[in-house]
Amino acid sequence: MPVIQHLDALEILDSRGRPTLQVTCTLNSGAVGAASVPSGASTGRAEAHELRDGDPSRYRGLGCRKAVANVRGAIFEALRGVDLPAQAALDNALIALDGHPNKANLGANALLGVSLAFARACAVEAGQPLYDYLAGSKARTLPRLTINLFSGGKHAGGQVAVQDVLMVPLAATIEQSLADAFAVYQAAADLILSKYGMRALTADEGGLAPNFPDDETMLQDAVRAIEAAGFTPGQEVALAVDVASSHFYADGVYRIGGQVLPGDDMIAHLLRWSERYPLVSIEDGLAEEDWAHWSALREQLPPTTRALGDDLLCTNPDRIRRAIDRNAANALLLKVNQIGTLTEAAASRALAEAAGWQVVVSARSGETEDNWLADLAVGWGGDYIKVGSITQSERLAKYNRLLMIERETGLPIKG
Ligand code: 2PG
Ligand code: MG
Repeated sequence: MPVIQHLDALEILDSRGRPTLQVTCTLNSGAVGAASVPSGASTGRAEAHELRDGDPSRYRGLGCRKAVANVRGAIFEALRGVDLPAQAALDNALIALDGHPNKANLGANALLGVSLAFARACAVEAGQPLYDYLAGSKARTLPRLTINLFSGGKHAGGQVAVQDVLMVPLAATIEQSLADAFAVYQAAADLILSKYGMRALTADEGGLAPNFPDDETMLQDAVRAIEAAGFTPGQEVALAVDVASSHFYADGVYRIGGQVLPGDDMIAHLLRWSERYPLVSIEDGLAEEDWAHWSALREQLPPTTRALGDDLLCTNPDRIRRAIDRNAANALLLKVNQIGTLTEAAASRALAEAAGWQVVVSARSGETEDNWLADLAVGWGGDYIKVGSITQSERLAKYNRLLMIERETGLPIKG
């Protein structure tokens, strides 16, 4: 039975150069696992608390020394030598130790680092790849890729309201999906150079971020790039969009592209997009507290376009239950650091699956070179994985891990 012999933590830097944590867990058997914690920029209000030092003279208050000290101190002292028969035993002990509904005492970042490092160590102890350990048996499928192509919103300085336009290669393998994504990305970079007369700046997740005149142009340019790469939109490469609309919603209206839209008009706007573009999902098409309009959108979207909840749900079982009851969404964006432990995230996933929803396992805009997300998406049978662009090593660590898992297992892409 796994027993923690040692826990250590180190403040490291993420892909934005901001501090985060890497936690190392050593079990009595000698098995060791380490894992790093990601961090969002366009966060939902219901997310678990990310503990930052708040000292403005160091990393503008973003330091993680307190979270590091909590792992090395309070958490290690409480867990050392305790029998932990399963991941849930560890995670429930962490939740109890923190004692705050939002994990504001020890910090969700500290808890998640321990939760993930323990899982890695247990997989080592069991002699299993992490994806099989997380599956609880044998992983059965690989997730389909959704890859950031164009960025706006909080990931790109807000030149347009919409946060992400993603390409969704429909190829049969991860290997071919990445090759197709490369072709579209390069075609998009060429298009932007000729159309906007500039080398596009890249955003937080490596997406191209030129000065689009308006949001819909992002989608039009994405379709043009797919065609320029020699593919048929919707046949070989589809699209997805993360509208992240909580971030331009206030006083009951959406301010997008110079327009001020009440909820019903915002829905009409999104429905037009779902008719014109091959969208497999619309993420956060509406704001996180605009529940009534979410239900109306979900009802009116065609079955081929999922209403995907990120800020709406925050990987939180209570919010997911509410969304199921109100028929407000039919896909979950799953980010484990929104809730803080693997066990709670697993409960969120189970709820979503039982309701017939799809699950999109997602990275954060602030990532590290750790690749556990790929194993998680495979182990938990995610329908899709959302990692960001196919540039920047913190993103490629996950794609490259998927390539390795594909070769190791020969598993098919789900669906
Ligand atoms: C999102 C994520 C990833 P962030 O909104 O879906 O793209 O962004 O990590 O900034 O919340
Ligand atoms: Mg999102």
